[in-house]
Amino acid sequence: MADAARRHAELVARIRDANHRYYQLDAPDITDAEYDLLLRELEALEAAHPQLVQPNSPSQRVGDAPSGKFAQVKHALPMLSLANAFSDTEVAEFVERIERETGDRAPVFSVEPKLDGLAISLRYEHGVFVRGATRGDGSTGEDVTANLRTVKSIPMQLAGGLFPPAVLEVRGEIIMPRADFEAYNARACAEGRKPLANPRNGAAGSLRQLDAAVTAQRPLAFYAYALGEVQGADLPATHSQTLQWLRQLGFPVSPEVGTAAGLAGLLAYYQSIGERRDGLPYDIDGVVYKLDRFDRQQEMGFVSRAPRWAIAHKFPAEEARTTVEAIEVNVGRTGAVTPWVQMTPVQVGGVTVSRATLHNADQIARLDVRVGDSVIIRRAGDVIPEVVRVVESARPPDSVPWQMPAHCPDCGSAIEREVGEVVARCTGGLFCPAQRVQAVVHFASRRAMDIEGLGERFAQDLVAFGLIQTVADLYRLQVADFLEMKRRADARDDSTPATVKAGKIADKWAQNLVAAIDASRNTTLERLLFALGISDVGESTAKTLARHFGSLDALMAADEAALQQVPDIGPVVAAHILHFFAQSHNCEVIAGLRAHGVHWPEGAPQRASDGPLSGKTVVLTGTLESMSRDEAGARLEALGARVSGSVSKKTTLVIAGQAAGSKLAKAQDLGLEIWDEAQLLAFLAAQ
Ligand code: 5U1
Repeated sequence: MADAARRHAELVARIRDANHRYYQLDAPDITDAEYDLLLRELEALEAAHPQLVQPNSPSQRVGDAPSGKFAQVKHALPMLSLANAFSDTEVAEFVERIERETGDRAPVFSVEPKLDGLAISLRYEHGVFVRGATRGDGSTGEDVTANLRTVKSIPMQLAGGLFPPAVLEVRGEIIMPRADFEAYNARACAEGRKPLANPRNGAAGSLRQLDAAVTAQRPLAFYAYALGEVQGADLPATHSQTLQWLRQLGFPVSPEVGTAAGLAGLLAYYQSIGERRDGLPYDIDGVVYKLDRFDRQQEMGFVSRAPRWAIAHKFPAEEARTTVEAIEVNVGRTGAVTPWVQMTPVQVGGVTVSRATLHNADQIARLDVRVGDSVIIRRAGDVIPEVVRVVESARPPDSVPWQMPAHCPDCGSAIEREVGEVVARCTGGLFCPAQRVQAVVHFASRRAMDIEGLGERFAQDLVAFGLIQTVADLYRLQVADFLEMKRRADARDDSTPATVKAGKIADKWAQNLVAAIDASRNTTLERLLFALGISDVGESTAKTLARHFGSLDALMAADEAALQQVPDIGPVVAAHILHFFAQSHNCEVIAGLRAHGVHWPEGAPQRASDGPLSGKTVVLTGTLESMSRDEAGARLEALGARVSGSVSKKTTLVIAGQAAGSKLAKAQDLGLEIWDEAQLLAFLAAQ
């Protein structure tokens, strides 16, 4: 018992400190998963020793007391938290409990994504927004009304009807959409300001600004998911109907919400959202299941912190804590030098990782990551993990700040950083093997020349053993060259993949590679332009250039004025294109490709067509409910439009779906024509 009491005191202190750091300092030092574990241990200990429970134990409270920066608001009804399930078994137990206690053998649930933001409560009196507050400790939050007034998706007045409820409290999540978070950070980096650590911190930090003008600059959005106090309204009988009603009143509700029956329905929803997670416009950390019928919810009731009729089914943790063992740099195909950290291997989101990117030297300086530091890393989907922050309290006393090396680790050339540039570059050009390797990897990649099987490992060996100097040399390679490469690689490090070792298998592997290279000879102009790796010419610009000029020779002959005629090509990209074709070695590579039989159809320039949208540049932003953005883009292109990824003065029309952020704001600033999804559908239907 003495041990239990000691451990209980330790856990309470640790969780209180974590709450303080998370809710008030916006600087957590443990991951969400570590926090969940501590809380679970505390709850288990209190279940085994009920005499240890105190009213102020973190197990009895939702978050932390208000910080004192803002006026306090007592919530009319407490803002609850959700119990968590980390496995299918825990969800099964939740469903069984509900079936047993309500007698309903096939209960229906409202199913929703669990947005990773900041919970707030909005109060409307007679249809007018009067106050907004954070959750705080669940019973008292902070008055952030002025800041919430700057969030465009929060209605200031309820829609629908002459007789709004006397009181309506709507609860939901303030988030920063991912695309807006990235755009914000790109701008912050370019302007030398501190970037936001992640969208959740961005949302929380933005909302708790003392100056509402600062919040107004931040791209925040709101999604509703529950009610608080209601007076003077007849409520529907279920939660899902309530969400529908909230939509009619003008509140954004995630398009991903739905209903599902029984355990199988819940798990299918979990899987389906998990698969679509990376494509959603916002970060989520799980899904929420809520018993749909309000009368059944009442039967189930509450425990101290959370309703017994709802549960959050969490995705595996995406953040983890580990130690930096070394900081290295990587040289990309344009010479950009990117630092990365070698870490003690750690499990994140079900995968073991030992490397994380640091983007650039500014980022490393801002985070002040040092060898020996404890760091929190985050992995989202298939993206390379990144360092989110350093746990400064755990820094070794003898650590020293990291510095960018003066010379390229691959070729020894000087590493330089031009004034005003964020990126440091190796000055070795194609003399640098790292740049040559990356140029080959990019050239062979699926969306460029699509040479299956030619990844980084073989590109490195081809360059290292002098079998190729440029990408044009790939087309000279024969089966014997690949077998020779394999033999030398085996002799060097004995690490060629096992499938490639035996004689016959090696022959087949080499034949396949030669066949893949051969197949890539037959390509398109847009693929070739993308594959050449001209700075700032991504897939979409390559496509625009191919259409506009029709042939490679016409593009190569274009001067700056002709290039700037192309929609979306400004002086910087035009200069990159001119510079690329002005270099004789690039022209030699192109001549080499042609000489080796690489060919593509060339046609007349497509600068105008007869479609109703010809000559118009359209930007799609936000999430469309009825189709993907790619599909909408293809349909608009079929009608003659040029679909662009960025809003500028040259944009004719912006189509804004759900949760559209900075692009929509820019379009509004520029006074451009903006359509919602309904207008788009009406237009497409009329064609
Ligand atoms: N989608 C969703 N997130 N979320 C969070 N629903 C939801 N419900 C919550 C919380 C805290 O609480 C309910 C119990 C009202």
